[in-house]
Amino acid sequence: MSAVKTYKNLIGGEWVASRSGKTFENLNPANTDDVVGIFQASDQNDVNDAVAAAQKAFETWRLVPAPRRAEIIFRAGELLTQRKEQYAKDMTREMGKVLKETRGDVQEAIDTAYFMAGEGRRLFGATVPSELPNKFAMAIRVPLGVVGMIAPWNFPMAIPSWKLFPALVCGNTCVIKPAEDTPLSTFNLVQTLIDAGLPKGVINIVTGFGPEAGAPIVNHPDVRAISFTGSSEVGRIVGEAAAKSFKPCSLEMGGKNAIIVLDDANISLAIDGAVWGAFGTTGQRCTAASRMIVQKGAYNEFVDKFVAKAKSLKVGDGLDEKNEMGPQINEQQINTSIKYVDIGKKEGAKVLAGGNRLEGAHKKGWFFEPTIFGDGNAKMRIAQEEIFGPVATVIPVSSVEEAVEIANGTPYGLSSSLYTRDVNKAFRAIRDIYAGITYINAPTIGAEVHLPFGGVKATGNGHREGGLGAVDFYTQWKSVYIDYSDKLQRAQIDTGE
Ligand code: UN1
Repeated sequence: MSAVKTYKNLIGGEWVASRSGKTFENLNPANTDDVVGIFQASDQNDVNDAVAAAQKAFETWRLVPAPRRAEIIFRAGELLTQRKEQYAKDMTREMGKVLKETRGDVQEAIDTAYFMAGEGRRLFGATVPSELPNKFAMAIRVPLGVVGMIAPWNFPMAIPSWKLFPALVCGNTCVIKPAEDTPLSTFNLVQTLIDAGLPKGVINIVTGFGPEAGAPIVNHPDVRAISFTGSSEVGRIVGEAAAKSFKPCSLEMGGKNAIIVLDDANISLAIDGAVWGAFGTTGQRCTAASRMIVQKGAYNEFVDKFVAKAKSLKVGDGLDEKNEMGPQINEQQINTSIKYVDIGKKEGAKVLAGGNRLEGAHKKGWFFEPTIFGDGNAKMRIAQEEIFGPVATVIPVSSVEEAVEIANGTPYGLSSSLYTRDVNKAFRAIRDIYAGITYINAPTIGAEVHLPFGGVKATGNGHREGGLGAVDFYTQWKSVYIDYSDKLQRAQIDTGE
C-alpha cells in the first residue's frame, strides 16, 4: 500500500498546514484499516486566515463579469465529466456508498455546474417604471461578499457544488468546511475549479471539526452569510449563532420522509421505490424514505415483497460493483441505528428484516443490515425521529386522508411521496402534504438540481438550494434610481396633482 497522503488547507491559493499543526485521519467506512488521507484539524486562527484571503479576493472577483465567472464553472463541469470515474472511486472509498451512487453524486455536481454556468448570462433583476417623470428604476442582484459554508458527508461533492457554484457565479468568495468524514471529495471539486481557472483566494478550504473550525466561520464578523447542511440539532446552533450578527443563514437539515402507498397503486413499482428510498445511500439521505404509510388493502402484499427485497440486498464494500448497499459512515451512525432498533422493539414494532450490525467478513466496516419494522404507528419514536440509517417503519392506514395526516405529523417536512393511479388523489396529496418536495409514483429521493431543494419546519428555515433558490440566497437586491430630470423630485410628494 502506498503512503497515506496529507492534505492541507487551501488559503489564498496556497496549500498550508493548520497553524496548530494538528491533523486527523479520514477512514474508509468499509474497512477502517484503510486511511484515505490525513487532513488538517483547523481552528479559529486558520479560519481567520481563510476569511482574510477570501475578503481580499472579493475585491477583484466581484468585478469579473458574471458571464466570465460562469465560464470557469462551465469548464469545471467539463473537467468533472472527464474525471467522474476517479472522483466517484475516491468518494466511495471515503464515504462508503456504492459506485453507482457516487457516480450520481459527481453527476449532480456536473449538472449544477452547467445549470449555474447558464445563470451567468441571466442573473435577472427587474426594471420597473418610476412613479416620477424622467426617472429610471431597477433592482439589481449584487454579491454578498465572503460566504461561509459547512457541508455534510452524505453528498460530499454534490452538496458543496450546490453551495459553491451559485455563490461563485453570483460573485461571492467562499470559505468552505467539508465534513470531517469526507473532505477528499471537496478537495477534488476545488482542485477542478482551480484547474478550470478560478483565481487565488476565491475559494478557501478549512478542514476540521464543528466546534473548532465550523463555529469560527459562523461567528466571523467578515463572513456575510452562512450556508449549512446537516442535522437539525447542529443547525439550531448555527442558526442561533448567525442570528447574533444578523447574517443571512441557509439551513438545510433533517427529514422523516414518508412514502404513501394506496390500495390502487402499482405495488411492484411502489416496492422498487421503497427499497431505493429506504436503503439507497444506506438510508443516509435527508430525503431517505424512513416511513412507509400503506393502505390496509395493499398492506400484506407490500410488506411481504418489501421484506423479501430488503433481505436480498447485497451489502458490502461499495467499490465492488456487485454490492447494492454500502456501510454507514462511522461508529456513531451505526450506533444510532442499533439504538433505534432497540427503541422500536421496546415500543412494540416488529422487526421483519435485519436489525443487526453485520459481523464476519464485514466486521472491519460499519455495515448494518437493511432493517424493516412492521406494525408501526405514527407516534412511535422510530416513526418520528430521524435515524439516518437503513431502518424503515411500515405503518398501516385506512384512507388517503389518514395517510396524509400521518405524513405531516412529524417535526420535519422535506420530501414526500405517494403511489396511486388515481389522479384526483394525487393532486389532493400534492396540495395537502406539508413538505418542500412531493413525488407521485416515485420515491422520496431523486431531486434534480434545477428545481428548488429544501423543506419546512425542522428541515429548513425558508431558503432553498438548487434552481433559482440558490441565486436568491447568494445575491442581495440593490434598488437603483436614476433621475435624469435635472431637478429635485420628491417621491410620494411631487405627485403632479
Ligand atoms: C441529501 O440527502 O442531503 O434527492 C441530498 C436526492 C439527492 C440529494 C439528497 N438528489 O436524494
